[in-house]
Amino acid sequence: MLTDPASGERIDEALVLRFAAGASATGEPVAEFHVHGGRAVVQALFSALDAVEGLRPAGRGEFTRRAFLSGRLDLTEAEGIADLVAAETDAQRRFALGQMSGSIRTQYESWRDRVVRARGLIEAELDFSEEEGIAGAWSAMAKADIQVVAAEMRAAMADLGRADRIRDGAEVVILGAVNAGKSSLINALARRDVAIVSPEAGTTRDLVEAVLDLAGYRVTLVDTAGLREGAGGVEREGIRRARARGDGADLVLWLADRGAERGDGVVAAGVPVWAVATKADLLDDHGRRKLQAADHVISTATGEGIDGLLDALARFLDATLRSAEPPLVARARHRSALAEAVAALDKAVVAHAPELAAESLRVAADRIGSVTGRVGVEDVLDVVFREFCVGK
Ligand SMILES: Nc1nc2c(ncn2[C@@H]2O[C@H](COP(=O)(O)OP(=O)(O)OP(=O)(O)O)[C@@H](O)[C@H]2O)c(=O)[nH]1
Ligand SMILES: [Mg+2]
Repeated sequence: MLTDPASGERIDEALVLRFAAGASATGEPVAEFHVHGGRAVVQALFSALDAVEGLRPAGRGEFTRRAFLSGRLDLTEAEGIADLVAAETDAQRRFALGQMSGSIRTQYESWRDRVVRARGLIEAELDFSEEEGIAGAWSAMAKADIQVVAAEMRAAMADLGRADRIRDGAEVVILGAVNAGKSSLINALARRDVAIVSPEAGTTRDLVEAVLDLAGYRVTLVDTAGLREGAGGVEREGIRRARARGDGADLVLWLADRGAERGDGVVAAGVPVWAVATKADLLDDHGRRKLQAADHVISTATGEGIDGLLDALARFLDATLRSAEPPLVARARHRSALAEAVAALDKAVVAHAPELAAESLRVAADRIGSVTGRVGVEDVLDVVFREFCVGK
């Protein structure tokens, strides 16, 4: 039974868990109150606790921050916790869990160790050449290893979009001529009325978005203004936005009313485009035979081809985003630290004097260390813990 120490009034029957120092997530002694969740109960408990001297409510992410400060986890693991709390899809959950259990930390620590070791070699050589009076050409071994580390980091950076797409979602943009059936398709895929459908050409003028969970991946579908020549004013702006969005898409669905076109040249090179023939219910056999080149033939009126399209989208996402390796660049913070570290490593490789090489390696090791929070943490702490909610 919990009672208010000041008034002696009963608050609730509760479960109270005590963690001794070292046994809690933060490493500190902790008491947890598990109460019946009613607002009045929580309110009464809070006011009783408020009256206890030295107690105050925790700030955002304060528990995780304390766990970090006591060395229980590194910054990338803390970021993994923030991601796990925010995870909505299976892919986000898997990614966050990997990060939380140290997939990123292990790699960055290994890179840092190798850079520190190379620097050690160079410094040893420096001491040695001073004693011996030989001008040191610095260790070929250290140089080779630095180049390997730099190459591994570059490869990790090339993968940088994957983490963003797992977290923020991949983008699939629906493009096509007016009345092709774009808004009908987004409604069919999202299974709700997201966009207005009408026989009027040029119905959609702005971008309309729907977020889906497809095979565990978060996907943003974007319906757009139909492309046509001679559109004026608002519609022209809508078309400009449609094309711009298509340029940045992970995939474009190019819809054509009973046609198999691919909208050649409409979106930036490199963006995959699927040709989707719409309104199949209006086709006879002869008409269907002309659509051999289409990737998908659909009808939102009968539902034909919609499940097939969803399956294909799920396979596409899986092929693009799933890999045995977890992404190593999970955030902009990691990206910029890696870029600086690679630049410093490159500088070390071409340095003529061993002293200069050693200094560049020190910079590189610091930048790598900043990702896990080994080095220069003060300035990044607020950035990392700002995204937490209270109670974590
Ligand atoms: N028979 C049939 N009609 C369809 C199908 N899909 C869409 N339509 C009709 O085609 C017309 C245009 O559909 P929308 O989905 O508004 O087309 P849109 O591409 O979004 O058009 P804009 O926004 O004007 O560019 C509407 O009258 C729809 O009812 C279909 O699969 N079969
Ligand atoms: Mg439309």
